Amino acid sequence: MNIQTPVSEQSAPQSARNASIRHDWSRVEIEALFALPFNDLIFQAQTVHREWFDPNEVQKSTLLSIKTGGCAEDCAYCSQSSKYDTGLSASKMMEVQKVIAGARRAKEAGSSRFCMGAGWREPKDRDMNAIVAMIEGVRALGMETCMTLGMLSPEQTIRLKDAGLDYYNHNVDTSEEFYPSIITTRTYQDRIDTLERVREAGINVCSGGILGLGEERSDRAGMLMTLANLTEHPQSVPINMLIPIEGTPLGDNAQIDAIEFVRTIAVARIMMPKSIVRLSAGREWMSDETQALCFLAGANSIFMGEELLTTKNPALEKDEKMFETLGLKPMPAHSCPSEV
Ligand code: SAM
Ligand code: DTB
Ligand code: SF4
Repeated sequence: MNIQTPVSEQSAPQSARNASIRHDWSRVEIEALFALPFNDLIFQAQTVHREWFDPNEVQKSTLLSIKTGGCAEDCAYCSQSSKYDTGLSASKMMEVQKVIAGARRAKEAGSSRFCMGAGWREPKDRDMNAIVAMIEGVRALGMETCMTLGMLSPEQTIRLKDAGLDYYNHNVDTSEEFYPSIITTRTYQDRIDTLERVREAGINVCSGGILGLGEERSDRAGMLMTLANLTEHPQSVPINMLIPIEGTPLGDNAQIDAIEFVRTIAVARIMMPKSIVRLSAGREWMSDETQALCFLAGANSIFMGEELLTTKNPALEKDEKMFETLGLKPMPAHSCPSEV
């Protein structure tokens, strides 16, 4: 294939391209990808990227915390866990109209997906009417809708689907082996069960993890193995860099090496060719050069807007300037090749 050819004009038949979608990755194979010389790894990732995506398009999502803090889980990285004194005060769920107003502002600023997050172990049934109204209201604006509310029951999953939810975010966060060092109040299998429920309901899955938790490279490989060996690859794969939060057990963690971060993005791109890979939390602490390397390695989504859930994200003008410098353009809504 001519790697200069825009994706729309490529001639490789769909069946040949689909043959590259695998669900049988072994840890040894993944670790071998991680160990490639950097230039070889990036070339391979960029080549795969161009098979499925316009290399100059980056999807823009906006996050809103619709219910902050007071969470019953003990995720060692999280500002919202009630187990740690992080100085964050818990708030009530936001009013529906305020959420929709936030989505409208995000759309005006150029975002195509609105992701609503709650500091919950799982939603309560009494909250579901408001959640449904938020999904319907945001959808009516023509944006992709995403929710991240913790574990879901089968009935709650169906209600989200019926409301028209496009994506559900639920991260595996790390490898199965390292997971119990980070979270003890739920199991890895609990996470996988919710992901399966979401997929079976016909909602697009958004699942990824965090780097810099104190994990080894083999855990990063293990996390990607879990994601790529799911029945279907998650349509979105967020890769977060740990934002150390004072008061949590990981508050003093050192930042992960930037090249190792880029390598992980590249391996994710190679293993899950049709998925949107999001350069997620941590951009506020990354240089433009590191972010450019992430895009070169196949990342094609970011969170835009000055706040994530409880932490900082780059200013809109700074991101606009970076897009201009790199010649990037926003990806239109619903253009992910694996979206259901
Ligand atoms: N409570 C729900 C859950 O855990 O699924 C939804 C919200 S939770 C904050 C969403 C994700 O944000 C987590 O799974 C984790 O990957 C990411 N996250 C939370 N705190 C973070 C931090 N300090 N640094 C980087 N990523 C973080
Ligand atoms: C994801 O993978 N990252 C987002 C989103 N999914 C919900 C959350 C990042 C949170 C960063 C820490 C904070 O702002 O509290
Ligand atoms: Fe709660 Fe989610 Fe934070 Fe874990 S990551 S403590 S489940 S809000």
